[in-house]
Amino acid sequence: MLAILAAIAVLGPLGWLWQASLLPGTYSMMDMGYADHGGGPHHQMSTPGRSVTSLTDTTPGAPDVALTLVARKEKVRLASGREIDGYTLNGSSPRPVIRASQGQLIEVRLVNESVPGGVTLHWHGVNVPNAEDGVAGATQDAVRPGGEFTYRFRVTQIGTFWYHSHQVSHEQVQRGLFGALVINRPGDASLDVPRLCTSTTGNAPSMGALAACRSPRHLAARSECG
Ligand SMILES: [Cu+2]
Repeated sequence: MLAILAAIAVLGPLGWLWQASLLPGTYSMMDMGYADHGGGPHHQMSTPGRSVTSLTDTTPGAPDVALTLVARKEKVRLASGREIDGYTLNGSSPRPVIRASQGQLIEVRLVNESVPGGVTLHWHGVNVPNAEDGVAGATQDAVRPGGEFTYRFRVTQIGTFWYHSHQVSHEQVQRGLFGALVINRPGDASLDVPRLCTSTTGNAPSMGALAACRSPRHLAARSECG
């Protein structure tokens, strides 16, 4: 009897906690209803809210690196020779590498020619003004077919980065909408990345894990290099 009571004493609260932790059958985004300040002190905002679209790079002057990327829905030929229904930027996937030096101003005009679900470009790991971050639904609306959006930001870091669509990413990235961005230290050629490879897994271009590859053996092991 004691053992049963002990078991109830232990399992009862656990069962209640489990039940209480379950998601309800339905819930509404509208029920949130309050500002979550994250537990810190509440400061009265002294200035009115600012739209994320106004958080841009205001540096004047002509860009050091300027290009247009045209996104299309079309066949993509894999290294195996097989063609898949995919997406391209300027007719290729991955798109050829964008190179810049630290401190330079980059301007990329993204044109959506025929990607039905809309498209954006997110600069993965690159510190950019919020309005240039390319997160559909958060920092900008997706660029619809026939539309365009210009990203403009000054690169402050050094390294090998990649960029990719941030709209329906699970499908658009896997099927080709990505490329690499290499930012070098000005005047230091020893840090240059001579070639970049894209790892491909499964039946389609994968999440685009990019790696600098310097040896012929490494090059041979990967499927897409450029
Ligand atoms: Cu990313």
